[in-house]
Amino acid sequence: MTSSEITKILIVNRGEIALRVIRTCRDLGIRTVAVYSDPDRTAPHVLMADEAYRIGPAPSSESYLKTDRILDVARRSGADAVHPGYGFLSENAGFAEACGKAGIVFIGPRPSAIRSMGDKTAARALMEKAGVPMAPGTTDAVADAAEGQAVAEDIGFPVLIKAAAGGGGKGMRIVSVGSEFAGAMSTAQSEARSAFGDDRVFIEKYIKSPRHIEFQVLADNHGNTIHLFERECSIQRRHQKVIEEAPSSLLSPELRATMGEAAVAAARTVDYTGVGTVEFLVDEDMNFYFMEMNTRLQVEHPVTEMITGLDLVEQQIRVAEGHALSLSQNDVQMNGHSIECRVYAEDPSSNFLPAPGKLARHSPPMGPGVRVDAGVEEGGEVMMHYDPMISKVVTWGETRTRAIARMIRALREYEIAGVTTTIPFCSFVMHHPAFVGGNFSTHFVDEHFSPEMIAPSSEDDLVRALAAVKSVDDESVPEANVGVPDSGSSNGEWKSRTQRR
Ligand code: MV4
Repeated sequence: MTSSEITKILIVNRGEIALRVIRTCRDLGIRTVAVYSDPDRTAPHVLMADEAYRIGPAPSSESYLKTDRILDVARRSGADAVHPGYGFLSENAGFAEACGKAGIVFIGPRPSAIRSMGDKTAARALMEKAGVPMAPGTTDAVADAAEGQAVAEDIGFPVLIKAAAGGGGKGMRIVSVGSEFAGAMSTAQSEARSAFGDDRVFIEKYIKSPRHIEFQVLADNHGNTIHLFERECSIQRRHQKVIEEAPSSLLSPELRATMGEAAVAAARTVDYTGVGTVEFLVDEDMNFYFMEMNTRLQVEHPVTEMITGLDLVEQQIRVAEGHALSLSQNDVQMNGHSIECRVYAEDPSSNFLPAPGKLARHSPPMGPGVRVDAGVEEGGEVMMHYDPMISKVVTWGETRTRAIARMIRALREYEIAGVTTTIPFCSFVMHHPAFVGGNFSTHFVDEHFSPEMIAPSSEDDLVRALAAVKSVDDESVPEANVGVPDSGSSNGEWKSRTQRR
């Protein structure tokens, strides 16, 4: 592949990731094009890009997922490449293919790599051939309940029934005894059918209290594939990651090297190019198993940037231009420790109920070792149409302890009014002995968290929030509402609650 310079990138996304991509484009002198839905007309990504085009009404199915309109904007604006961000069209092989046909560079892997990894049974078959460790199970979809149950008896219970078209936990069922197999399989199949239009399921041995550890890989079009170490992503709820860090405190240098090689082998098997993530589960005996590969830039990529000093979006663009990687595996060094807390407009005291609304105040933390990637500004709105993530607070420290201390400081400094946020929950995790001691699994939230554990807001917070809200002035706010724990309702009325921590 010959290299050809990219001069203008269409960013097919919104919120913090659109801003993230625009910033690197600016660093590199690349012009940027934004697309927006009606309610995003004045959103930060629209204001920051060099030009912006309307693509439709609020629902993503009629805007950020409309491939024909997006390709039309690419042509009209003269963009030579599209960056899909994460979510939306980022893992849509058909879209990647359509870009290629239109002569526009898709900043991501080849459609064939997206397809192979998108089908979890195809991925398992490929990984088996490549010798990447996997949980015992099937590499084909199971034909019927009788066959499935026989396989399950053979593997030994408990087993997990997973959707071939799945990922991220949808259509998954744990089965502990043979008598429950047929029922669980039929539930998993109908869930998979309605979620993905594909009811194929396969079986894996259920790994009991695993850690979720994923490796960042980076590959060019010249046969070079390296890894940029791992991210620990075990702190999640309902398959939604909340806190990530790099490196993982669980891995020895030896295991890190072994898993890194497995991740590189996984990527090579599908001729991967660009940045990608190979997810593993690590069990209590430190065995690791391939779970899936995400063929996109991930939300949590900043922790990798913080410990490697690399800009992953820049790396994506360089690879898309056809350049060979500028570093080899030995050039990649790990420095210090980084933690990311995702701040959502959700109420941790009401089962993380989404709490969309207007940000009456948004004053993110700053200072040494703190990076905040936010998608909304003060006065802006978190809309129910889209992901309720407000921002990502990322800290760096020479050690894990220092990174945690900085996160605690940053979370205290963060002022948000107008919507309820997960900041108090993040703060709870940062102080928890199991988290601090590195003794946790993917079950951390279920095992250690309940809503009462979040302290009510202090007088100080109340006064500060009230002052902030008053200065915003547009709507009068009943004093009694400020700082009062959310009763659960999230839609409709204007909210003005300060965070509790
Ligand atoms: C597993 C597992 C245990 N054993 N596979 C969840 C989402 C999807 N990526 C796969 N997932 C899991 N697969 C086997 N063989 C446990 C999970 C799982 C999980 C994995 C990572 C992070 C959080 C999780 C929460 C519940 C279940």
